[in-house]
Amino acid sequence: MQINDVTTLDRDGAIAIVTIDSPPVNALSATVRTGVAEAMAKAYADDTVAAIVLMCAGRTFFAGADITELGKPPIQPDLRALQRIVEDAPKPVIAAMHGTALGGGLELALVAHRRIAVPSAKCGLPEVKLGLMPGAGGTQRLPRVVGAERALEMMTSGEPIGADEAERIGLFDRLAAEGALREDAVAFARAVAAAGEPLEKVRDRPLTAEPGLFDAFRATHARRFRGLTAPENIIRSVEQAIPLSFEEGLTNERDLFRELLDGPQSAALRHVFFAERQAARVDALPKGIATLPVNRVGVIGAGTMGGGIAMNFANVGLPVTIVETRQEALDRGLGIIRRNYENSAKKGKLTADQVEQRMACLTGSLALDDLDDCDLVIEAVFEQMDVKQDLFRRLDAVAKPGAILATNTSYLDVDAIAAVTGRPESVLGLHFFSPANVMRLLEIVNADKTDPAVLATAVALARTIGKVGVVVGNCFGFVGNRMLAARHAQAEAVVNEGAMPWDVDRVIAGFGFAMGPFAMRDLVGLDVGWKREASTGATVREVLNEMGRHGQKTGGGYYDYDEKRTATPSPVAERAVFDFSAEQGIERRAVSDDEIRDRCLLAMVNEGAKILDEGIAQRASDIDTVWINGYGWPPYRGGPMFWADQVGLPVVLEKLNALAAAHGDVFVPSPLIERLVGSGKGFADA
Ligand code: T1G
Repeated sequence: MQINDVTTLDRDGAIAIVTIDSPPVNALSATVRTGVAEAMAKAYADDTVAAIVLMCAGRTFFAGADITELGKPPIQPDLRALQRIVEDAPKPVIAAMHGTALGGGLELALVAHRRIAVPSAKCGLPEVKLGLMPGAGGTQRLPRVVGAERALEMMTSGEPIGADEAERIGLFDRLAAEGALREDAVAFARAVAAAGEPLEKVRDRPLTAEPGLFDAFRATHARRFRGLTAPENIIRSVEQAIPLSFEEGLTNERDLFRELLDGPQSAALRHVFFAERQAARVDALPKGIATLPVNRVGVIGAGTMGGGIAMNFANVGLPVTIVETRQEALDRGLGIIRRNYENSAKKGKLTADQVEQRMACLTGSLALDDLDDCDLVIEAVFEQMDVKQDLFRRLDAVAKPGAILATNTSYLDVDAIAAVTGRPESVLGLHFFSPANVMRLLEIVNADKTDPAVLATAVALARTIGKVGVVVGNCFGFVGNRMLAARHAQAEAVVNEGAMPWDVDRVIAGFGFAMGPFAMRDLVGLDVGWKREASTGATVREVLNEMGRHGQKTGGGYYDYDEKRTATPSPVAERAVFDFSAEQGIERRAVSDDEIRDRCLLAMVNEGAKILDEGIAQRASDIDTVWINGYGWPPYRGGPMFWADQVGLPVVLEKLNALAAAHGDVFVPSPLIERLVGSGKGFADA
């Protein structure tokens, strides 16, 4: 029987089966909730029904509340009302799970009387990743099932657990055979009905916690929770419920949830959730455009970048040929890859077999000709235009017709590289971020002549290798590095004018970045891209390089490092800063933290607006996605453009005008910002 568009109610003997089919993930939208409520009412009223199975069709059990509905006035029955309907059922309700039972989906399963799942199922409460907390009893029921400590770990990490683990800790009552969920759930329901046991409710179990658990938990995870508001509310929701009744605990949970839902961090993290998924939508591509087959990949260069890039494809079982110019470089590169995999195996992330399977995908070679059967070749050689152009000329002669030729350049002109080949339509940029086997961002540079099918293939491939692919236009530094250059220029300027590198790092790290720009430079190496023969002492960075201070690797750069690489502000660097200002004739002055933050971040926002206005980025949220996944912008601040909207573009415009008057044209507001302010809009509407 069809209850509504997404809900069916059918029978298997005395067992009623309520099935939801609401693609893509059976989110608990108003239509879904209404369907379940109506189906349950019919099943309750039917005396021939002994028990009810609640399950979903498609790829997963309910994957949570419908995130698009959050923050809007709830349409009844809201999730808690639906839970009461299920929890107070006059007959057993069995939740039958597959896919990922997440958030409100798991919270709904927790009010069922029994839970069964296939072995491949996962479950969890990932609300914290949205800046939220479980808002439908999860903080009250989960601890009653798995204990307070395990519940806190699950809710503050947001990470799902597998069905075996869920059964072991009592979250699932039993496992169904893979592919036989419906049959096994019906059989389980029959057995539960036949047993005629009282309908035990999770809410009736005691909620207890070891003395000192909550403060110990806070202390243990303080670093991970730094800057975040949701974890503390999750901990409080459990801690404060210990002396309360279940209903009082539920009310307290709702208040703590509402606090987060109304807060800036949840708005930012929900923005990020959808922004990352929207980035894969390329307006310039015709709908349903066919992609090209990629069954064999070539990577040129086995260094840090080339090795990391190659791992991405080996990870998904694609054969990769890695070409180097010298055997020892090739051996070293393959050795580092093996060590990376073996380290993952030591951490339990890979089995020994998987290590060998991945290594078996990798073939080393010293001959470019060995790339003649590759569908895609990616170069990761020295970042110099003539080197890359020469390579592409040779590659053009070797690669098979139709092969995609990609450059991993981080800021060079992709059109100029494509132009030296006879196949510019097959050339584009695939800008990976170091370490390329770890960083999620992939800037896909759509060059002037890149064929749409080639672009579509790159976008699909990004998803295949688990990257967040963002299509960007061809300009110096594309999106991320172009804005990074704007920030670096201001960071150096405020140091020349009166701040110290550690002041800038304190402000940027205090904003939520893992580390500031100068500490980052010390980590990467001040001498990256620096040549002694061309050095003229034109910046403090050059002066430090000329002194042999290349950062952590030489024990000192802007900071001095002890044997454990603990950083302390360097008196040598401080002296170099003072001397540099004096040589430049700059009268040093006090530079406030607010000025440091505004100059560094608003220079980025203004550059981002120009990038948007030039069409180098498709949408403002793509720029946010780039900075969150490639440059460590704190996700709970939504990205530079989202943050500017939260500050308010009128305020941003006013600050930019003031900064332009004091510090030059780099702060002259992008015309896009002026247009948006004039029309009362934000970057989200651009
Ligand atoms: N609501 C609305 N849309 C959702 C959604 C959700 N919960 N989850 C996914 N989508 C959309 C997504 O935008 C995309 O749309 C499509 O589904 C496929 O997603 C009260 C308040 C389930 C593991 O946080 O983790 O419950 O781009 O590309 O890689 O306590 O989606 O195709 O148009 O990610 O296979 C808690 C979030 C909500 C789960 C599948 N639940 N989703 O991954 O596909 S808050 C979550 C995921 C809550 C309660 C609280 C993943 C996935 P489009 P996808 P995937």
